[in-house]
Amino acid sequence: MRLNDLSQDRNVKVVLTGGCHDCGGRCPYYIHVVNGKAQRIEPHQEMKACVRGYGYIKRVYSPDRLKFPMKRVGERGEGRFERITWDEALDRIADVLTEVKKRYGPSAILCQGSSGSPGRLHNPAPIYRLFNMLGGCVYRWGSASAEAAYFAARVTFGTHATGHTKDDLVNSRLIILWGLNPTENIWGTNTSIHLLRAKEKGARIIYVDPRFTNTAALIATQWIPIRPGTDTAMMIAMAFVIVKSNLQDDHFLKTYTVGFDQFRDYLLGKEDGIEKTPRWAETITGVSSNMIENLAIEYSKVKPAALILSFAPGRTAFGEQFHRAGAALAAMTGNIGIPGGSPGCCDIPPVGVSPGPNMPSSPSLIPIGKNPLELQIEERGYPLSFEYRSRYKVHNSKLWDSILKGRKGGYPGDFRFFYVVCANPLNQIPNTNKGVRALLTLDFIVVQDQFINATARFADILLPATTHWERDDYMRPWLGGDYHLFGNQAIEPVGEAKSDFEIACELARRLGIEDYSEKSEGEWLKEIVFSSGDSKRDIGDYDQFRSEGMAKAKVKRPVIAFEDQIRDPEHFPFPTPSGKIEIFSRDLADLGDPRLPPIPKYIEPWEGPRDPLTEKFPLQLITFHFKTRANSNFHNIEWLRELEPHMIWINPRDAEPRGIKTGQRVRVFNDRGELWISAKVTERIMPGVVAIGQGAWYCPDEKGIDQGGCANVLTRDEAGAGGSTPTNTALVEVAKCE
Ligand SMILES: Nc1nc2c(c(=O)[nH]1)N[C@H]1C(S)=C(S)[C@@H](COP(=O)(O)OP(=O)(O)OC[C@H]3O[C@@H](n4cnc5c(=O)[nH]c(N)nc54)[C@H](O)[C@@H]3O)O[C@H]1N2
Ligand SMILES: Nc1nc2c(c(=O)[nH]1)N[C@H]1C(S)=C(S)[C@@H](COP(=O)(O)OP(=O)(O)OC[C@H]3O[C@@H](n4cnc5c(=O)[nH]c(N)nc54)[C@H](O)[C@@H]3O)O[C@H]1N2
Ligand code: SF4
Ligand SMILES: [Mo]
Repeated sequence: MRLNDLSQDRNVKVVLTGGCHDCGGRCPYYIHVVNGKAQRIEPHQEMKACVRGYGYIKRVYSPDRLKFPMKRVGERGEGRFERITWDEALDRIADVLTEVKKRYGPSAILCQGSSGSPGRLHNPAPIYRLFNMLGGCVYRWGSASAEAAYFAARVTFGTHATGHTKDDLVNSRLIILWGLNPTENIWGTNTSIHLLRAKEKGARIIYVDPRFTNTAALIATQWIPIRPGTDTAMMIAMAFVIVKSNLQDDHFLKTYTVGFDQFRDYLLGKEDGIEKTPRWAETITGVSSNMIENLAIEYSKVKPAALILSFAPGRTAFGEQFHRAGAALAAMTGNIGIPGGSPGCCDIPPVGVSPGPNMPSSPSLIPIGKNPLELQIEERGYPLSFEYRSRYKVHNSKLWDSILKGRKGGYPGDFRFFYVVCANPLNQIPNTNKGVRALLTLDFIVVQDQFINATARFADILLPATTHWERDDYMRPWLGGDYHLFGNQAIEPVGEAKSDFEIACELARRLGIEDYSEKSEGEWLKEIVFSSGDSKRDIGDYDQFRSEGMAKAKVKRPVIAFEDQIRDPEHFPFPTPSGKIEIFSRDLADLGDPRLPPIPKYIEPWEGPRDPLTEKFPLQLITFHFKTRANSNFHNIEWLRELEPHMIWINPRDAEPRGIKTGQRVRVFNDRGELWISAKVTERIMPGVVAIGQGAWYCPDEKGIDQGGCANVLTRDEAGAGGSTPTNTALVEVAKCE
């Protein structure tokens, strides 16, 4: 039933769909279409769309939509293009690809697909399938979002699915949101509503973040500002307090975990002579020792308590330790596997989760097959991911370095050809200026997108892709959730845009891959819809699902990670080598990498608050996800820009000595680059820290200074040992523009 049924007018077609990107939600809404044109969006009665959702109409009909295939006419990167036909574009790509493969082999081809579209059919997978059938290519590895969390979850629990569905929040008496800001940065549709319900029921909500966000203001009972990248030190000190006060749950630790003794020795300083006291942590984190002590005691006494970690503090140097330490705390307090608790590691519930290894019930994508280049990989053991072991993948942070250095730098190929689909790497991967240098060295670049994004400006050929409203697709909620969404096509493709599947099919035909697809687009979609256990349970009739657009999961109560393991450990061991929660990991001990110790440890970060580089660049930069953008999507929508201007947050204590006032243009710089942006002088950010929302479009002037405010001009292209992309660790200086 719809809230506001205005569809009595027979000229209005009402379609249930969604404008989902990697935006944190998968929100259904109704579109009213008149004479083939979408006119307005009507909210769904239950699932609340965000501001970007309502701006989607402006995105679909944006004057800067890439509507036709184009070829470069100016110099590389100048951004001058000319319209060409689909035939011309696809023939050209096929010719160049064939030539590159013949002369240099498949390892000269680099393909960057990313999370631009969360649709299960239309996403980078059809292009991956194409390249794999063609003889392979080099891909990237390492989730830009959450590799640290995934790594810690695999090591500690043997799976990524270590969260609860959000309807369980009402069962918590204490909720600690560690860097989780769902009122702006959507973290599953309706998470904020569940938090409000929990608060109404009396839960205390603690919020740990260097910024006083809208979540801190609207939902939290207490805000704890902390220096970025030092969270692990605070958690370790909390664990110390719990041990010193003998408040740990010994029964839980003994029954379900291994390695607590080694961890306790580290806390007490038996290993390195340093007691991890709240005072020790205070000097590192900037959080007062009293606050640390109080929170530790509260967390160990008030049960059930949900310690919920976002990904952001894991996107720091040694961020893997943050998620490992969170899991250790949850185990010490026995909050795992119970209603209202949380395993404190990686907030993904074991239902309807996003794709990835060790995630139950993931619906599949179109099968991509195996990369022929990968066939000779040597097997190395758990817990390192397949990607970690791969010799034919380049880490997300190392993309530019790999293009610049090639085989001589230890990378898997000397790249000539770059195919970019559903991705905006120049903008979204660290060290944009290095990215520019890398893109200038390549022979040929194809970008398949809906807009001429920052990366696309460097392309030789641009291929226009349809948006969600212009094709059918199937979506599952972000990070688990209790429904299925059919994204119904509402309008005809804008201009000559084609779906990602269609583009791959047409390219395959030109490359002579006759057996690219044995099924039609519609047949694939139906197969994908029914590819998971969840959908077999929840979706009866396909046509009914399609016409209703949504199917609720037949799950009667909140889903709680590891409920079985805790209730019945004998029959349900944890999927780890020891069968228990691994506070100590033998595999990590065997690995012998000091950056990945076998127990969670605080490791002093590079470019942290105590790095000698602070003499030159004294401010810590964090680059948060922005309310009105989904990564770099939506940045060009005027409605949304007006709603929340793109500015650098700086504390008055840092702004005043620099003579900076709100609204003034400032230079933000380090050895990697410089951008200009307006200042927002505010006490909502702690001193010593500045923040720029990530995703603004890189827009260099003639001196190479970015006037668009793209945060990655300043971030460092370093890969975490467990695979994280540390975009929240960077030192900068800020000065007034003269
Ligand atoms: N500094 C900094 N950098 C970050 C982050 C950070 O916190 N700080 N966060 C990181 C995170 S978590 C992520 S997930 C990445 C995202 O990194 P990317 O996935 O590379 O970036 P997006 O901005 O999502 O860009 C995706 C592109 O896909 C296009 N697109 C959308 N839908 C479709 C479609 O259906 N078909 C095609 N062909 N194209 C489509 C969009 O127009 C857009 O240009 O960014 C990372 N970068
Ligand atoms: N509106 C909106 N929502 C989104 C997205 C978006 O682009 N826009 N992107 C989606 C995607 S792809 C992802 S991966 C998720 C990302 O989800 P998160 O990783 O949770 O998102 P962020 O906004 O980067 O960070 C959340 C908060 O952590 C704080 N923070 C940064 N560094 C640190 C630190 O070192 N310690 C602590 N304690 N806090 C820190 C930031 O100030 C911020 O308020 O969001 C999803 N939701
Ligand atoms: S969270 Fe995502 S799917 Fe939901 S309305 Fe916002 S942009 Fe659309
Ligand atoms: Mo992400």
